[in-house]
Amino acid sequence: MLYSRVAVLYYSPMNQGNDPLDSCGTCDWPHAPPHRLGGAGVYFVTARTLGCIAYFNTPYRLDRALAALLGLADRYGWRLEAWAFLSNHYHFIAHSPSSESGGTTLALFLKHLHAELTRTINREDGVTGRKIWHNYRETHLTWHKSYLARLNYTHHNPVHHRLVALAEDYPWCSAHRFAQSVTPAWAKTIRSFAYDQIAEEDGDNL
Ligand code: NI
Repeated sequence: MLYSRVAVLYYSPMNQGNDPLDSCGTCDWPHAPPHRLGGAGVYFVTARTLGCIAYFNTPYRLDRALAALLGLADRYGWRLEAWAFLSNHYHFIAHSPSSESGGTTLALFLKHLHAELTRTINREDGVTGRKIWHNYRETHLTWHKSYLARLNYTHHNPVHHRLVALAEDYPWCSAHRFAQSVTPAWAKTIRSFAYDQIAEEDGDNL
């Protein structure tokens, strides 16, 4: 299966050193302190189904899809920070393996994930050889404002798609875990990051 990929850097030298969050080292979220982002190999990924068909349209399918994402991320050494799995696409933020070429394993990781999910869905639907994934898009995050905006975007995605009123109520998103891991003040700070442009560039507008 072929995947088209677009790498986008959101690094802005004009903003370097002028970020009001540079001093926000008190975040109590142990998985991704923003000040550790430099060189950490953090990626934001969006993948969509072919034709935006809602193959993952039941809780059972979403349960297994998320389990596959989490399990294969672990197997390939990718540490997931945030995720939202929906009926026809998903988003996640993850740290690559720490080795110099760690980011290159993303293609293998996603190829494995998509192949596994394709097999499962096609078997259940009684079809063979059907391609269900259109593409994926990866963004290497080298500036923590980009990271924080995408963190808000990912966690708010079930609300953005009007599936729930409160993101924490959507079971296939890490918003609930995140809300339990950070202080209310930090959660409020994250929510203040606009993501309209990200959604538009990501093809996520309704
Ligand atoms: Ni989305």
